[in-house]
Amino acid sequence: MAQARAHPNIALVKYWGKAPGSDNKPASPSISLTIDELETVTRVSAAKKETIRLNGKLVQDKKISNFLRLFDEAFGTGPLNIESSNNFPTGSGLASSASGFAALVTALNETFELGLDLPERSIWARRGSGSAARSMCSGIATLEEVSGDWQAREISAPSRWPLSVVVAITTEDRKSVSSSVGMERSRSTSPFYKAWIANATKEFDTCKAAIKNKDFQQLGMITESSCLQMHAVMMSSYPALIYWNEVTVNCIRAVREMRSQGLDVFFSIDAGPQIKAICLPEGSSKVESLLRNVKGVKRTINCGLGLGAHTVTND
Ligand code: 2P0
Repeated sequence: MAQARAHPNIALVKYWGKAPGSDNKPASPSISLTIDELETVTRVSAAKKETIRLNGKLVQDKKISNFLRLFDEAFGTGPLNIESSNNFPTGSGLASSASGFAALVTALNETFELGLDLPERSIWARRGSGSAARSMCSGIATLEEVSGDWQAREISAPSRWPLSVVVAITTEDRKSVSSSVGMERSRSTSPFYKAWIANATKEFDTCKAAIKNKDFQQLGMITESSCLQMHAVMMSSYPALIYWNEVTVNCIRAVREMRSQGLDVFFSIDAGPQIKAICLPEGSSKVESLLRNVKGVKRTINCGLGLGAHTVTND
């Protein structure tokens, strides 16, 4: 039996679209921040029959079961008992599948003493959920093609360039269209999809340069652009994928207003209605108090950069 902890990550250059074929490879590279405060803790143990508990409830989860079947085929791990808990809303655009699969792979590696290294663990996490590969890494990570496979790499440790992410929760409801279904819908129906994938690859290089130079303004420009392009692709899919609500729009306006008042801050939004405001640590309390006062915001969480998935001692 083993237990592991992983944090969600927020993409700066987004992943929204898969390469043709199986194995869950992305169609374009991405970059993200692993955040602290939000976390998934997952325990794995051998069992007579597979059981999956999410936040204390017994569930049937096809995505997890399919992944466990693949893992069993590769390593002969047999039926397992999985218990996973999140300290934040599940399935509502806060990357719970990223932290979930990162924690699961880390706990599996430990339980069966497989000795998988970080690139291998990230490839396995990606097979579960594309974004999960990046939650294997601390600080800032890429998901890119390396030696013929898609794996995550840490490109900036939390201490090298500390950044803050203020999460504004606008609703705790689950999203109605999963990311996998949404990506396929965008690929097959959005007239902007091809341009989006081509441009993501260019923005990936520009974003990496901004991180190398610790250029906050450039990072902000690329991040908001990647986020809005992705949502334009989502909205131009058929049926349209509109993950925002009215509070999301209020928060976008608030962040732009903060910027016009001289605060260094930019926003990002994933496949859900929550806002993530990325800022420098010295400005994060101010950003948090301003976002908390935006009409409709339920609560805020002030995060720093977090550690990659790691094992934890059993209680
Ligand atoms: C990202 N998202 O780069 C983008 C931005 C959501 C919006 O990766 O199908 O749950 O399991 O590979 O990783 C969410 O998609 O999708 C995601 P699958 P995943 O963070």
